[in-house]
Amino acid sequence: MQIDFQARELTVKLVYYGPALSGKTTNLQAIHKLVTPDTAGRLMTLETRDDRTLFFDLLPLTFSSGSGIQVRFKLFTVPGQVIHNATRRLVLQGADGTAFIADSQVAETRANQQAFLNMQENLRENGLDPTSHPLVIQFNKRDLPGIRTDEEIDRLAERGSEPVFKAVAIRGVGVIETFLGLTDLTWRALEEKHSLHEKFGLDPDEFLRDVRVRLGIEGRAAE
Ligand SMILES: Nc1nc2c(ncn2[C@@H]2O[C@H](COP(=O)(O)OP(=O)(O)OP(=O)(O)O)[C@@H](O)[C@H]2O)c(=O)[nH]1
Ligand SMILES: [Mg+2]
Repeated sequence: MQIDFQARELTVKLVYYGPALSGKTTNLQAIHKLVTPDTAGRLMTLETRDDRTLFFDLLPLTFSSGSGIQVRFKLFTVPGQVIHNATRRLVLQGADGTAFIADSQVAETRANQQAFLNMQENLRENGLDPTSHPLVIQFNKRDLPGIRTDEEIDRLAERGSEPVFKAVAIRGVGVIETFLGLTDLTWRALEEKHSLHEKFGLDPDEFLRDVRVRLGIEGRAAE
């Protein structure tokens, strides 16, 4: 996290990690579409042929709190293709939280596992502890045939400590829930580390409620 006391601005870095073609870029595109223009900035996608991310994507989101602090979230994706490991490591540097986007197709199980191990290794390489780093997992592409069953995913979720979300990112399903889950975990970890409530008057519960309202979740729940 970057703290700029003079500008009263906090910048939080969130990284979408996972195997090639799991839907990381699609998650950012869906968030960009779903949030209002006063919250989302321009989505920078650096794509190559065949939808493959070559370097990274970046989506900035800005929330201003009641206490006059600007909180900026920078959402990054890594390129999933195996050959781009140096870039993945670089993008993961200084991450405050990570969403691991897994592909639900049974045929992709091994690719998911490899990418997960690769993420843990790159966290360590960047001096981040994989056992305490805020992490959520999304099983994407729930609309496809040949996917791991709901029961299987629920069992995996019970075994692990990370929150698990199911999604169809191309339709925007589960995308905001994943983002909010990640924001929640990350913010609480940052509060513990930096005492944001005490230093900036940013009450974690109030701030996270603000974020939900800005993303239309509170409104939707009341429908
Ligand atoms: N059927 C289906 N296709 C999806 C879903 N999410 C993404 N896709 C498709 O999967 C392909 C890859 O999606 P991307 O978002 O580019 O994947 P990525 O994880 O960014 O891939 P890399 O940049 O190579 O790491 C695209 O054709 C998407 O339209 C989904 O929920 N269901
Ligand atoms: Mg991509």
